[in-house]
Amino acid sequence: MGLIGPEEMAAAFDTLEKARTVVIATHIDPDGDAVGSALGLAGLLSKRGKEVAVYDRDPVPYNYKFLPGAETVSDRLPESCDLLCLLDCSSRERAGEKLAAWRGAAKSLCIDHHLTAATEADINLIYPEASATGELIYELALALDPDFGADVAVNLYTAILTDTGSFRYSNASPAAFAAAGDLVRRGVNPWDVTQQVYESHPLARIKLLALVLETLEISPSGQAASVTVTREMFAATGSNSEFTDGMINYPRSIAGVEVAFMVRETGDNEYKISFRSRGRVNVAELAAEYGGGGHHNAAGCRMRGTLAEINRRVFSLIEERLGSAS
Ligand SMILES: [Mn+2]
Repeated sequence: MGLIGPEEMAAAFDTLEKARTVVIATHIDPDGDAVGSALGLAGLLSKRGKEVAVYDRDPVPYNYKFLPGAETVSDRLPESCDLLCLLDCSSRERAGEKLAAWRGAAKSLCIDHHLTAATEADINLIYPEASATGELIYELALALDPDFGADVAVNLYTAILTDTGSFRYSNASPAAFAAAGDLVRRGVNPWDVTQQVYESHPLARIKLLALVLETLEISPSGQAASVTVTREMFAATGSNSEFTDGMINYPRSIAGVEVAFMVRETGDNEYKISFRSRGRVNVAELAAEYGGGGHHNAAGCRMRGTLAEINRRVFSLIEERLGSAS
C-alpha cells in the first residue's frame, strides 16, 4: 500500500525489466534526493543485470560523495540506451541542455514529486504527496527486489532524510517515517549519515556563511527576509554554489518570517532565487511566474537584473502574496 497505483507500478516494473541498458538522469545542482534516488535505482537495476549509467551535468556535492556508487555519476551520455529514467524532475531541461538535446533513449520513464511537474516522458510516476523521489524509488525497490540491502538503503534513506529536512518539514509523512524505519532495519546507520551529510563541511563553507549572514535583509512587516550570495564571496572564501545548501533556512528561522529567499549571483546580472515558505504562501506558484518551480514550501527560479532590482521585485512579490494569503 503505497502511493504508486498497481497499474503504474506494473507499467514501470515491466519497462524496467525489459530494458537492458538504462541511463538514470537527474536535475542540475543535484541535492540529496536527486543523488540518493539516482544511485538507489542504479543499485537496484545493476543487481538485476542491467547496464546502468548515472548522468548529472554537475558533480556530486561533497557531502553526498559517501553514498554507495557516487563515483559512477558522470556528465557523459552513451550513444544510445533502451531507457532513460528521469528522477526528481520532470523535464529534460531541468537536467541541463545536453540531456535536453540528447535523443539516445528509445523510451523514457519519469519519477518525480514536484508540484509543477510536466508529463513529457512515456511513463510518468508523479506524486506530489511523496516526501521525496527517494520514497517512490523505495516503493519500486520493494517490488523489484524485496531483499535489497544496505547500499541501496543508505541512498534512499539519504534521499528521504534530506528532502524532509531531517524529518522536520510538513512532507515528513507517516510513509516517510515508515520507509526510513525499514531502511534503518536494512542496515543504515543514521548517525553516520548525519555526520556525512550535515557535519562534514569544509571550513570555507562556514566562512561563506559568515559573509552571507551579513547580507540579511528583512521587510518592514517582518514577514519576508532575504540573504544574498555573490561570486565575489565565493572567490573570497574559496567556495562555490554547492556550499550554499541550507543557508536559506537561516532567514526563514527568524520569528515572524513567513517567506525567505536567497539570491545567488550566477553571472552578469543573472541570479538564481530560492524560496522557502513556512506554509501560508505557496512559493512554487511564485517561482512559476518566473519560469521556475518546486514545492509549496521550497521552490526556485532565475531572474535577470541588478541585485537591487531583484531584491525589490521579490520583496514586493512576497508582500503581495502575504497580503492575499492572510
Ligand atoms: Mn526531491
